[in-house]
Amino acid sequence: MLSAGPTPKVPLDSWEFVITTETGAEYRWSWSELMALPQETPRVDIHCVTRWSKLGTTWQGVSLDTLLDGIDTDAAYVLAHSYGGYTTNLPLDDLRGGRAWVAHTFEGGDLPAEHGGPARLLVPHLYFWKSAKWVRGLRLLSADQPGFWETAGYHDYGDPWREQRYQGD
Ligand SMILES: Nc1nc2c(c(=O)[nH]1)N[C@H]1C(S)=C(S)[C@@H](COP(=O)(O)O)O[C@H]1N2
Ligand SMILES: [Mo]
Repeated sequence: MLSAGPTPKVPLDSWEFVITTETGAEYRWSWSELMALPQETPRVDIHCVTRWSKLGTTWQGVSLDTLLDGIDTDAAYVLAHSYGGYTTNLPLDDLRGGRAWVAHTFEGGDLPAEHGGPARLLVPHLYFWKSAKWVRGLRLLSADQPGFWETAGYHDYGDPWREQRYQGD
């Protein structure tokens, strides 16, 4: 499974990333605001649920630790949502601790649109369907809410080391 729909075209001058807390507070970044934040260059292995892995991929982006810094929340869950309508859920803690990024560069070049450009979520310690392409924002939630594939029977958490592909794995 690569893309559940057509590739959305998102011009950089109207692109934005929004974190909405469980109380409805909104934190927004334009493209230039995102690029002005501290950038990191993670080198990570990625694992697709259909059994391929790519080892040693290099990305550039902004850590979710940076984006969540200073956001007042008691939420335990996140529903990531994308331009085009895709959604996927994660525990908020999995976006912390230097393990998740909003990535805009892959192997030294702009992230191609078919791979989620201008920017995608990168959460390499979970199966790659959790790494929402064309990411547009995060909704911080008190209660877990399944996303697109999770509603279709994929595992709620998706740990590749425990091969959590489908519900019940
Ligand atoms: N917005 C969006 N993000 C998505 C998907 C999708 O269909 N839409 N598919 C997921 C799945 S199942 C996989 S395996 C990866 C594929 O990423 P790639 O196209 O860069 O290989 O994106 C994930 N993120
Ligand atoms: Mo996938």
